[in-house]
Amino acid sequence: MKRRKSKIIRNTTETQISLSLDLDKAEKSKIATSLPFMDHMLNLFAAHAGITLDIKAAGDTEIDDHHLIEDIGITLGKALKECLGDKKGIARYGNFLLPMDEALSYIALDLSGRPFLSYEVDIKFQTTGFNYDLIQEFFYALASNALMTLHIKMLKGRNNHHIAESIFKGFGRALKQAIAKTKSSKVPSTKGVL
Ligand SMILES: [Mn+2]
Repeated sequence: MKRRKSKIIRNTTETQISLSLDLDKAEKSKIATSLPFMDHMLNLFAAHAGITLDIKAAGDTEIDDHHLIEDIGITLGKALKECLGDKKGIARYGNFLLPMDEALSYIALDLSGRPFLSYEVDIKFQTTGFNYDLIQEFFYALASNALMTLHIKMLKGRNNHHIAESIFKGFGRALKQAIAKTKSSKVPSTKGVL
């Protein structure tokens, strides 16, 4: 299998994103999205997925963080799809139950070629600081562009930061399983195509 890496530059009137993804190298990621909370989450995700993710991003955050977070999700999804190519010789499925102190989230995914997101997360609205509602927008954009079936279910949690960490780390661990190389050189589907 050849090295699975991709670089995508995506510029719109709303956001400017440069993203490099390497699924076969687990080095320290360089993430600078201009949103420190997203940098923290994406660093956790990449470390737990065992991948290298470099992102330089900026956007119209004077409005709010919506465009930038959604567009990072779009770009990461496209890069992931490009890295996976024909999906020969990978595990395809992954799932992880991840505790972060009192928070507990379950993530299940299938690199199915079909976009789907189920997001059941009971996160409290807060009027200041990071808008946690945007995490759903991020994963919707990611699943839609990676063509991935993704279930995210929060089982327990009280603190928003902990809940978010349980989701991003759990997603990383589940993705690590799904992109893992197997001994087979075939597409992991009875259809022959994913
Ligand atoms: Mn933290």
